[in-house]
Amino acid sequence: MSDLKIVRATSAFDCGGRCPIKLHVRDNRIIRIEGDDIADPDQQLRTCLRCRAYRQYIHHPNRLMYPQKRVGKRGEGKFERISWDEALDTLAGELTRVKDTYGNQGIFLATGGGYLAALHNGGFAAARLLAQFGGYVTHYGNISSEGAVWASLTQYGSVMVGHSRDDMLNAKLIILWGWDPARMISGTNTMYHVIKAKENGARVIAIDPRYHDTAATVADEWIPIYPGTDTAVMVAMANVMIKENLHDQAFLDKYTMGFDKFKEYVMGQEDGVEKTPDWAAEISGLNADTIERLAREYATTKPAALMDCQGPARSAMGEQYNRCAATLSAMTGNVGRPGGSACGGLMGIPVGHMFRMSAIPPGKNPFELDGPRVKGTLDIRERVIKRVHINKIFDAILHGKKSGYPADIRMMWSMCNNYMNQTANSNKADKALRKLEFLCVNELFMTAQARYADLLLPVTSAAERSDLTRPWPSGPYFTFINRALEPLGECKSDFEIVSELAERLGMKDFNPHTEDQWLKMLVELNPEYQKHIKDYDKFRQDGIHRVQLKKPYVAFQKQIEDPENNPFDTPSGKIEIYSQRVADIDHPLCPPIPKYMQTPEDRFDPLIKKYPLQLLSPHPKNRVHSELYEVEWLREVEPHRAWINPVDAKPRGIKDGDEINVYNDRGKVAINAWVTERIIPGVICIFEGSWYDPDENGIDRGACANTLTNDAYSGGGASVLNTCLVQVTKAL
Ligand SMILES: Nc1nc2c(c(=O)[nH]1)N[C@H]1C(S)=C(S)[C@@H](COP(=O)(O)OP(=O)(O)OC[C@H]3O[C@@H](n4cnc5c(=O)[nH]c(N)nc54)[C@H](O)[C@@H]3O)O[C@H]1N2
Ligand SMILES: Nc1nc2c(c(=O)[nH]1)N[C@H]1C(S)=C(S)[C@@H](COP(=O)(O)OP(=O)(O)OC[C@H]3O[C@@H](n4cnc5c(=O)[nH]c(N)nc54)[C@H](O)[C@@H]3O)O[C@H]1N2
Ligand SMILES: [Mo]
Repeated sequence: MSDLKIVRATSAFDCGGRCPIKLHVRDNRIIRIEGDDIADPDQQLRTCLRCRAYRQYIHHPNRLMYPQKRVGKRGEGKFERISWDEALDTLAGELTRVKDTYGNQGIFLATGGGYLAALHNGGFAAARLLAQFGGYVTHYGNISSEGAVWASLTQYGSVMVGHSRDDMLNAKLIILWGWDPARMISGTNTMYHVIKAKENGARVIAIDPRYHDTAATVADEWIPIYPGTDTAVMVAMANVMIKENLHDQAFLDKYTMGFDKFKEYVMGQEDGVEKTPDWAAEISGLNADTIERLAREYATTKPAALMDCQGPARSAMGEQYNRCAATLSAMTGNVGRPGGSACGGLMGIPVGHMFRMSAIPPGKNPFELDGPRVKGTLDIRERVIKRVHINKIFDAILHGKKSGYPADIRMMWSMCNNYMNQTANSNKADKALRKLEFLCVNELFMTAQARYADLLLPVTSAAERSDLTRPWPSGPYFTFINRALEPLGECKSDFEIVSELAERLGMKDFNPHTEDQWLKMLVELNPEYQKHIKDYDKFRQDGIHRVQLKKPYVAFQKQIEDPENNPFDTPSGKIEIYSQRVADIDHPLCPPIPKYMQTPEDRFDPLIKKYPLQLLSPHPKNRVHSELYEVEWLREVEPHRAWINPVDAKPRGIKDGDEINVYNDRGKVAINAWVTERIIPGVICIFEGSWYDPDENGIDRGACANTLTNDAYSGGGASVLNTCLVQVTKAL
């Protein structure tokens, strides 16, 4: 037996947290995991269940250990072991063949959030290689938060709309509006501070179709709401505030523009419909008096933190929810104020945040020429890079140029994602993946998407390489992964794979440095690291650098305290409740002021007669999307079940634990029911990320939520994942 070594690291999951962990390693195996060991509880970053199960994930028997090529039919999952030489020759050959036959626009690169670190993120390396190779097609639009990004850029001209979590202790009222940090973490230290704030006397209200874990733990009140109707309630709250003169007119006059136009809409001067609490009650399922009470409480309790997030914004008019929340925040003077919240759904602060890692852009500015509002654009810098919306990848593969997409895609190279499972309409993705001439997938596991590969390249895990990571989203700290293990089996990092491919394609000096040289350079050449980290070796040794803020960070505090010298980064320099830039886009689903609108597959779509339930697909507690799916310890934590209210279960003859079918025109899944009053009647919930697994009748036995969802995007570019109508029956 070799000596025990203890290695300081983090995972690189796209999971809401970023936790320092200590990996105990013997004989190239992780035998134990410890969490953060700092004594001060205010600083401790406590690891959640997913990193606690990290070693079962890293050493899982189903890890891919050598390169393989397809031998059965596409998607059948039959593979044969091959050498790395054969694998890399095949990939180099296919890239060259497609380029020579169709041009570079035949090559699609799918990257993703599967690995959130700087150096070994295959997406960056592959993008660099393919740019040198003459170009490629890829995706645009942040699948997580494009609605929130769009709203924040519109309203504030910035995506850094968060406060450091310790500022929650200054809040007297916290409204969790579609936010469940006990499950989605939202920064490792978030729940700690939510609980502290509660102990400190803050009242906590949760507004959500589900009585979620955070509500169950800390909320004083749960207000159930129908999905997609939040904006109506917010607009009616504005109506109450205006009528009762509870809004902060001085704040609006000084810091915002366009409130009058919003007021005209709210009071009904614009369209003849006054947006009263009764109006919103009809839409949302709330009582009119609840809406009135909520409006009064939010307007008169100071400071108050309205915490909107991204789940409700991943929907057919999602950006309106974040814009309207930000408008309420301005109406109550909570922007830029300790204990308040600017809203906007993104929650990031500019210290250590992963959006600040140049590698992970915060979505494209919608108003730039190559932004997401412009369909199928050419990237101006590279000229050769074409893009399709992330929720339309498979539609683009199927329909190509004749349907207005910028390219006819012939081959796909995929890494750090499982999009056939994670973007909408998995049955369509199945058809698209079968249509491709060639598919290469770099992966750790035989995921739903990997099964379709012609070529499977086994990738090392975050424990098998060193790298730089950052928190998600609230900081303030920087993290370092120290390599704990030698690569398992024949695994290589994406960066190594791409580098070896570059050689085969005749590119020189693609990867001229060692891992440690690269990492040192990345830290020493980056001004943001340099501002905080003076000693690279110490950072590496500690695995973390905590930034000590003198006081809690508050978004836009400068703009509020000294507006003359600190205008907002919008055309007017103010918070834009009315946006001329949006008016100029002239898109019916992108009004220049925030508005509630009806959309396909909302509860007023006549389709609801056929498909009477709204489907929600939030993120799973026991996984990171579809990652960790096979980890048995985590499966035990929470079986994959559909939440359904007794009011909906009973008339369908469904009892708790029964197998049910959930279906619409796009697909059908089989899943067990959890009959529970923790979800509002009329809505069912299936957590995203379970692996698509259709049987011979086309019923998805894996119960992947995206077998049911719609591959559309909203006016602001949000992926429509939470606007979806279904029917449920007891399985025969
Ligand atoms: N219905 C529904 N669907 C959703 C959502 C929803 O709310 N509802 N949420 C959406 C959101 S916010 C997101 S961010 C997406 C996530 O979508 P994806 O990024 O596709 O999701 P993951 O399941 O995290 O897939 C990451 C994959 O990368 C692999 N991987 C990990 N590390 C590496 C590496 O170093 N190299 C390579 N090559 N591969 C690696 C993992 O094994 C895993 O299979 O899902 C979206 N899908
Ligand atoms: N455990 C875990 N944590 C994660 C992830 C994970 O996969 N697993 N993924 C990470 C990633 S990439 C992201 S982007 C974030 C996502 O974080 P979020 O976007 O905040 O997460 P969601 O789970 O989509 O939704 C949050 C809540 O919104 C509610 N909701 C949905 N629709 C509506 C609506 O119309 N109105 C209201 N009021 N509520 C609604 C859901 O019931 C849920 O409780 O989470 C991160 N954290
Ligand atoms: Mo995400």
